[in-house]
Amino acid sequence: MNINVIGVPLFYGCDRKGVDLSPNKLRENGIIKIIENHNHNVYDMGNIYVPEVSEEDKYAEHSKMKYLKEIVDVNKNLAHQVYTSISSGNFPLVIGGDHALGLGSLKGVNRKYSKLAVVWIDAHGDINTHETTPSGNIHGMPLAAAMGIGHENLTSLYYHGVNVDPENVFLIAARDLDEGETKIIKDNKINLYSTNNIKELGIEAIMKDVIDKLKAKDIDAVHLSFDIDCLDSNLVPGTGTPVGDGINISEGKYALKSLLETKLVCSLDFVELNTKLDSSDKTLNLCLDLIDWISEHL
Ligand code: EXY
Ligand code: MN
Ligand code: MN
Ligand code: MN
Repeated sequence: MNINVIGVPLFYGCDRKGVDLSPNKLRENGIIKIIENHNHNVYDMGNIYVPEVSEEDKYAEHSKMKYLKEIVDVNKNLAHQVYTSISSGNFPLVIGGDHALGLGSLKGVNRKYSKLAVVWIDAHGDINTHETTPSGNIHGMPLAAAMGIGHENLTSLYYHGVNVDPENVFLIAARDLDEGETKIIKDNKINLYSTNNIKELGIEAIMKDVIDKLKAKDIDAVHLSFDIDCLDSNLVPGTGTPVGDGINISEGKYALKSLLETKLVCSLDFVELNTKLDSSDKTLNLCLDLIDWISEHL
């Protein structure tokens, strides 16, 4: 497969330095070769330009959403990179950086595929709006915006066609949801599979349910967004918003493999590695292994 690696060295969505270094850190540790070893042609498209910011920029555009202008600019460019990558028959592998990049990925894919399903593997919902966010961090908002829910500057970014249908959104491994997110999930009938559900029923049964539902839908493609904090906090000390009681590595790998084997997945985000938080490189090495696993099953 032709894979376009797109780096997004962004930390403004989580307001915590270090996650922005990961695209280059993963390159320095051989991810291009790792992907090529699975008979893929890899085109490294470099990093999306991220403008410098100062403290004064934090709330310049909006009183609650941090670095709104810069995040919108980065995601507009990312959306176009993702759109052109898919339009030329390639598979965009978007490497973060924080999960605010999910907005650009989703908008870029959605411009190509109007009937799009989204599988969001994450400890969090990332489905807040500027009115429900407890932090003002935009990495907690991309999924709401992709469904047309929330602030105009995010919902109207790049693509103005049919938004993602909430009933085509699947949240997997969620276990840290804010009150506002729980209401949005319930009101919009979003498919939620918490870690409790996974522990109760087993990852195999959960993924069977997700994939049966995806196959039964009238969709063109699936965007898969993988946040490493879906894994238990003990496994990923190198991430900015770790949460206990997470899924283990084999459950995470099973979820990735079963989704990729459907051949419905057209694009993938890999986000929230922050090596500054883990001097042991344990999280970095786990991410290299996960990217190898993803490449094996693409
Ligand atoms: N829900 C919390 C907030 O909106 O601030 C925490 C969000 C964490 C988001 C990380 C990327 O998954
Ligand atoms: Mn292979
Ligand atoms: Mn996330
Ligand atoms: Mn998360």
